Amino acid sequence: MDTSLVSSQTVELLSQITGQKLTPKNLTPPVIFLANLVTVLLGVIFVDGTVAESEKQRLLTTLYRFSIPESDVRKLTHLMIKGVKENQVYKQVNNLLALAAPLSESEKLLLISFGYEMSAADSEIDTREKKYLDIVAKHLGIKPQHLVVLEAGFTHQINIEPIALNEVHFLLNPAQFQQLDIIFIKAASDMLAALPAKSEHKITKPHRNRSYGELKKFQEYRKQVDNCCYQLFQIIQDCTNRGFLPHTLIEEVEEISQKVKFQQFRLAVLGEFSQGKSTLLNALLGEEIQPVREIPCSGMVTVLKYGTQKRVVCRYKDGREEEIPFEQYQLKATISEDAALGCLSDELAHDEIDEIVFEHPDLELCSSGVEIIDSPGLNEHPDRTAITQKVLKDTDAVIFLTNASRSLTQLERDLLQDVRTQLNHGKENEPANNLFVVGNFIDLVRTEKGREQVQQRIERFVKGQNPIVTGENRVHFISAQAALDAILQGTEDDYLKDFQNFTRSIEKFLTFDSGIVKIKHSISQINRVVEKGLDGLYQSQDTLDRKIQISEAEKHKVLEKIGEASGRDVRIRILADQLIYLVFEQIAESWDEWREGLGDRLANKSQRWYSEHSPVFSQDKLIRDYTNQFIRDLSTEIDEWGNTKLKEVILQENLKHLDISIAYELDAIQGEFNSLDENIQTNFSKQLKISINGINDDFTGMGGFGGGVGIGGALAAGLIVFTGLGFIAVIVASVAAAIAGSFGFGMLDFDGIKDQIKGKVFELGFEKFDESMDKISEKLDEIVGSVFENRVKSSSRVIAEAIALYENLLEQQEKVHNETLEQRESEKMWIYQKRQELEQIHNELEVILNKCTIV
Ligand SMILES: Nc1nc2c(ncn2[C@@H]2O[C@H](COP(=O)(O)OP(=O)(O)OP(=O)(O)O)[C@@H](O)[C@H]2O)c(=O)[nH]1
Ligand SMILES: [Mg+2]
Repeated sequence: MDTSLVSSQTVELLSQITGQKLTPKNLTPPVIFLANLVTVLLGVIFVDGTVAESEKQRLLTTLYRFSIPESDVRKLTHLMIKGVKENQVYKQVNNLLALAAPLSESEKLLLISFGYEMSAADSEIDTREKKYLDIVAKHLGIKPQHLVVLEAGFTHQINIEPIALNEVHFLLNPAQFQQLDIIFIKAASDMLAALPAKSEHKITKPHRNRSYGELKKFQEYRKQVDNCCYQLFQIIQDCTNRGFLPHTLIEEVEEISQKVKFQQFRLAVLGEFSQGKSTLLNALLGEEIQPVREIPCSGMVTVLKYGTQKRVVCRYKDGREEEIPFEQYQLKATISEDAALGCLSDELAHDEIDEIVFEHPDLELCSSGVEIIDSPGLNEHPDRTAITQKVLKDTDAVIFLTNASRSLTQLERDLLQDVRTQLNHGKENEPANNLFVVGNFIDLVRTEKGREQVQQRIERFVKGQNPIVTGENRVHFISAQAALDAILQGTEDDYLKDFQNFTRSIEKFLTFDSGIVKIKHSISQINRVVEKGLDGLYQSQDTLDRKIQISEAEKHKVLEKIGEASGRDVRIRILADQLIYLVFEQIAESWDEWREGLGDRLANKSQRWYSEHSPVFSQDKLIRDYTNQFIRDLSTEIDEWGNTKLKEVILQENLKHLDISIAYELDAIQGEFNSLDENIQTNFSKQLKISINGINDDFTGMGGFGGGVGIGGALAAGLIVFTGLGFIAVIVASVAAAIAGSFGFGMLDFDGIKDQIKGKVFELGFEKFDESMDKISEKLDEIVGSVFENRVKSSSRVIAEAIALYENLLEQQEKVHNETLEQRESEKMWIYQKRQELEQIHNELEVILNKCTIV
């Protein structure tokens, strides 16, 4: 619909019809369509001059499909029926044309279809009614052959011209009606279902699917790395059993091995509702697994992954898990049709399922190591921030779907920017490398020129000034539906080619970009263990050679050092606890200060709240818009406080304190190792250094604890990112319902009603926000706790390793003391053998690394 074609005549006419003083802003696409519909349907009824009771009933039945009782739309319908009848608008060509001017070709055809449907409802289409519809259709510029299809469809004739039928199917495709209310989209879908099916392509080839060869190859490499891990585990285990290496090494390999074993690619699909996310997933999987329909469908995050058998697990928000029968999957993953047509956000907000995990043994993409995440449409979702955060957590790549046949909405632009920031771990204004923007529904853009324009429009935003994405082949234009059809039917066409082009880009990214980083990381972690193992074995050999010998006095000293090291760990923990306490005191103070000015800041922002919905025709939607903007403003405020006060001041300063103390304690241990190494020729300090470096790697790019550098850099590297506390939205979601219930304005239109609604949203929103303080504190506890805990854990691990090295030294001394020369010689041989095996693993890893980095 092109609302720029709404003329002053239309505004005046609709004001007259409804008896309300309207402005062009009030004439939203659903309002305009409804006015046309009422007019045409009344035209059909009145064309023969009389109105039978059955006709009245039919009219109301048809029109009531588009509203729920007591709603604003229902009231509006009544006003329109009354006004159109009194003014006999259906008879006035000029007025009809003014009303229909903004309608698209599809909308005009849908309009006339409703006329035919009503006319054919009893049985035959009355000739006068048909004539009336013909005339209207002609004025609207509807092609006669399309009318023939409609008539034939509603009178159940069989012989229909296939080209015209396909055109009608194209025009009535529900995706063409996304500007209208969901209720009309559903009506278009029902309308299509009532018409004969379009003629299908002939099947030329048997069912065939993409094989994801690159991903499979990559899985092979991962398995090889896993295999190396397993061998390493065995060697280390043998060595610790014989007391040649400290036990902490086994735990380290086990941890790495778990990570490698379960290493998967995560691919997430995001977008507003009905953009074809689930359809795209089905096309990627080559099977109709995800529920799909014209109106909002997916109700929650679903994760599709490989499993040895088909099973579905529901994960609840309270942490429970439950396996559900496979047949229930689609039902559970879907919101009810009522919820989709009515109040979308409420059902979503109250649902207690957190996510559904679907495991399947034969989905090619999943068995190639990819987990795919489908998400619910994000439009009005009160939990939007939380969902995006959840979906984006640990994802390797994100596919953002939009509708190529219309421009990016403001919400989509905001979403894309938000996704970009989150993918870049909070860094703003940097393009994301792992974001793919996909214009779907390209099949609805018929002309070459149209397609060019669409591409330019999307690319200008995505790659233009302040670009959203970076990297090759990050923007694609596809038809998920046409590609899925082709895959299922084994046919080949350009849509399939475009789709395969797209999947190849994704595959290439996952394997060559993301995958190589993953493999390199795993390999360097394994190599670290190999290196420590080799150092340890060299040292054991020296012990067997009696090159390392310690006196009783030195033994006592070592025992003392062990005690001291434990003491250091305890000191770090105590300090961390004290700091956490302090942090909370500072948080409370800072929060109160922030909260004090919050009302004024939000009140200021609320002046910019905007809704295209009319307080008269769609008050419920207006309230929802305002509530969403309240939530958004509040979330932004919280983010800002989180980033500037909590993160950059409170946490930063207190963590620095902790870091200095950790660095001091680890330095001290390192110093003791140094002097031990000098005294008795061990290489402890080197082994400890490897561990410290390892932790530093995990905290990407930070200075390092040891050597007194401190680890402050870790924070800057995005250890914590504030992009909403996530849960605020859910808490405030109930506001919309509460507010809607508290208004009784009905259809009254007086100045200032919008401000009144704003005021109420504001007041109730704050009330709910203050009520949810406990939850906020809980969340803050969690954030602060985990940041400190991470630090303490890392330092504890290094200290535990240091202690294990000391203990191992003592044990070995004890053992060697009691052994014969022969025993020692044979043990040296054994150690030599193990060293060879470790070297072998190192070489194998090198080979794998080379193989997977060669494109
Ligand atoms: N013509 C056309 N229709 C499509 C295309 N992709 C999806 N559809 C249709 O669009 C409707 C919505 O598709 P879904 O896959 O359910 O969309 P979604 O984004 O998962 O929707 P939600 O789960 O509600 O957020 C369905 O009727 C699909 O058949 C396409 O490329 N072309
Ligand atoms: Mg979906």
